[in-house]
Amino acid sequence: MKTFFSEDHRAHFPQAELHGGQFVTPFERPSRIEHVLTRLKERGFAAPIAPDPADRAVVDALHAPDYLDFLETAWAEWKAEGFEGEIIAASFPARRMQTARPPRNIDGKVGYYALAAETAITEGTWAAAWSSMASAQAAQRAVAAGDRAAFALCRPPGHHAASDMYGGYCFLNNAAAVAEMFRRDGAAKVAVLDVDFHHGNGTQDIFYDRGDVFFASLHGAPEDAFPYFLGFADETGTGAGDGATANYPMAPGTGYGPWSEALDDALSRIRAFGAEALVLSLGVDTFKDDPISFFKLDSGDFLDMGARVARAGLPTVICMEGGYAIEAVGINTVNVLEGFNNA
Ligand code: OKP
Ligand code: ZN
Repeated sequence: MKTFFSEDHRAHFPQAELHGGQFVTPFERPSRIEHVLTRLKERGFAAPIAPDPADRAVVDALHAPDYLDFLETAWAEWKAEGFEGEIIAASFPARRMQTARPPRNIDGKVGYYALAAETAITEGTWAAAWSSMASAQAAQRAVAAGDRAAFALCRPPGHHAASDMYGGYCFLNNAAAVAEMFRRDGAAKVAVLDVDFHHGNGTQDIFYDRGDVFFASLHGAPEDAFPYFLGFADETGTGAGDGATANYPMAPGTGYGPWSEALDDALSRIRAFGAEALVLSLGVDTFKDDPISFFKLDSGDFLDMGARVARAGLPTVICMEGGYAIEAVGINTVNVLEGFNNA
């Protein structure tokens, strides 16, 4: 399995994340990726391939033009306003306020486009998000050209990014772009399976009314876990997408037994849907020692996870999402790839 990866992810490394009322070093940090690269090498995977630039047309198909403009220009506008720090959202359109009128003021715009305040934007954020998107697209092209599977070592992650919202460490929705590319290449139906601990609200939102892309997510129940406001079991799609969304919210302490039953159910739904290609949003923050999550998977469980996903028998692009137990991120991520390869 080829890995696609861009060093440009380093351009995004905010100093601060708002966490528990304090500014801490972001959980989503560049060193996460070092551990994956080291483990890939140790386990005999081929050297990562630097991606060609991303196709803007695919991104334009998923994200709103005003949102993309915002991401590209936010840093310059923030500086022009005289702000000294990193960009952090502080004012949000809440209940019964105007949610369809982006402010002119940059502080207002930031709150308008943010879904949460933990994620800072810095000078290099756009470049890094664009490079992450490039890795995802390059992995799709490898699979479209005949590879059974490919791994996009994306950073920053993407599954919380909706058409016009950033947050949860995500800016551009890499997995959604891969699904869209499979459709453009002629697959009538595609599935995105999101096994990150957190609900993939962005991906769900992008495809919620579409009948051509099935979205399934296994995650911490919204009552207990970020992003809190989406990912309930009764969200099943709308319009042409009615029945093409499947959510598996699970309680604190969930281990691999019940988790893997949900996985099998999601995979059987994907089979029944008739998907011709699969995008795996792979977060390894389901690990028992993850610092911001509450599932109880062991490292060995990730091998079995990869094998079960492989047995779906579909051309598969694996996109890196979360995972914050820094030392274990490499082992757990590469275990999924090895489980997949050896199935
Ligand atoms: C991104 B991905 C700690 C809680 C932070 C945001 C979590 C984003 C997770 N301050 N909440 O899905 O792994
Ligand atoms: Zn996550």
